[in-house]
Amino acid sequence: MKAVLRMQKIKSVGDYKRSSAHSSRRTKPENANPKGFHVALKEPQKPIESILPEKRRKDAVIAIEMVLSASPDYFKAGIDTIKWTSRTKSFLEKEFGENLHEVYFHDDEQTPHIHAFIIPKLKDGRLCAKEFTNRKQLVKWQDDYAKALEGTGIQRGLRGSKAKHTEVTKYYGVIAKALDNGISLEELDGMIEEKIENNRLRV
Ligand SMILES: [Mn+2]
Repeated sequence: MKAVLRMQKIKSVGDYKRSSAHSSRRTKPENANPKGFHVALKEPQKPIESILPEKRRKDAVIAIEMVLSASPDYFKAGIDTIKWTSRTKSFLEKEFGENLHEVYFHDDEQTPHIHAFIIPKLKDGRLCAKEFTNRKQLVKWQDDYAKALEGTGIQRGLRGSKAKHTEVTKYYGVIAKALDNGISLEELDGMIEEKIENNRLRV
């Protein structure tokens, strides 16, 4: 299983808002399947403008958009999609804490993926994208992310190697319902783990 982590710098509030509107599906992108699944894993708590320091360089990087995914094969089993989503979200929360502004899961384009918007703010309130976007840091994140997924005990092939996409979409119903009922993805992941152990998973 190959972990994928890419990032892009955002330099203006306008660009940020456009990107956020696309990812949240407030505006419907043409390339997305309207019947596909997408869900907000973290909604923004405040408007972006109120988080950014008033004094900043004109060309300052105000946000980083990160796209996280895995090899397409990986997503053929629905259970693993929930696990992947939950582990990815935990990785982002651990790594970026309060700098993690909004997070969305998409399966209405090609391979399922997550968009995360991160504000590169230091503890003293200054923006410092350099500490977030240098090559060394990116490689470290990619390593850390792969590690975060490795430790999950996800076993491909055990189940779902022959799973059809329709089976995966059933799990999206479970994710949406759980989030609506205030169940976190981590809890859901734990519940699934337990059910698998007791060999009585029904979706
Ligand atoms: Mn997308």
